[in-house]
Amino acid sequence: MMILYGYWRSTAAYRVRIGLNLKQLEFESRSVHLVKDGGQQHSAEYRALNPQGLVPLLIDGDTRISQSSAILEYLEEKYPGLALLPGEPEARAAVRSLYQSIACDLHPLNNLRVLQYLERVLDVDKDSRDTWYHHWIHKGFTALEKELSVHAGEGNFSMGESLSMVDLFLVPQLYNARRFNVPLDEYPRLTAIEQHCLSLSAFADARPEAQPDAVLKKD
Ligand SMILES: N[C@@H](CCC(=O)N[C@@H](CS)C(=O)NCC(=O)O)C(=O)O
Repeated sequence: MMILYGYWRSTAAYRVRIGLNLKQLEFESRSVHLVKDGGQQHSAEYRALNPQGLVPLLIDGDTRISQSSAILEYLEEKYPGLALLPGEPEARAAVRSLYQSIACDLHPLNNLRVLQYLERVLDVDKDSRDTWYHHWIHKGFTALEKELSVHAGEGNFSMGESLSMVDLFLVPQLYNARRFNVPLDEYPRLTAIEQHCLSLSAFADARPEAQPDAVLKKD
């Protein structure tokens, strides 16, 4: 069985959980607590597995893959079943362009280690840190809202009628934005796609709150 090193609230691990569920691949989740003990991703034990010190990490037999995009592209090539990419090169390029706008341009600027560096090394206060966070979310989401309004048409998914890798990156990023109280009223297309995706069990089962290592506040 495959092993996925992740963390319940990790946006990048959430993408991979959705992909594994959609392809109906069984996996064992191993939790790497990103905060406890100064962050278990920095432990010698985990660094030996993934020198990048980030989750997710997938182990499939003798194959070890870091980076959620690489993992999902690997699953797509190795395990047919439900397709995460369309068949034609032009449509594939459109999907990759959109999911990479989240994976490469938006998410890295708001990652835990970047926010920690702002606060701990550059002495940025919480309000300024949140301004930084919201700025990059809005920049990314504004472009996506425009682009998906064209691609999605009347369909329920980012690219229209068919689910694609864009949905796997969009839904976790919206979860992440909510955690930081980003208002999402300006993105009706994005939130409608999210709502539809979360009605599917592959997405719902991958939600952070549904993970065994989730720590949920009880009111
Ligand atoms: N580009 C990477 C990003 C991975 C990443 O940033 N993971 C975060 C959690 S979402 C992490 O491990 N953060 C730990 C840290 O910043 O120290 C991917 O797509 O896998």
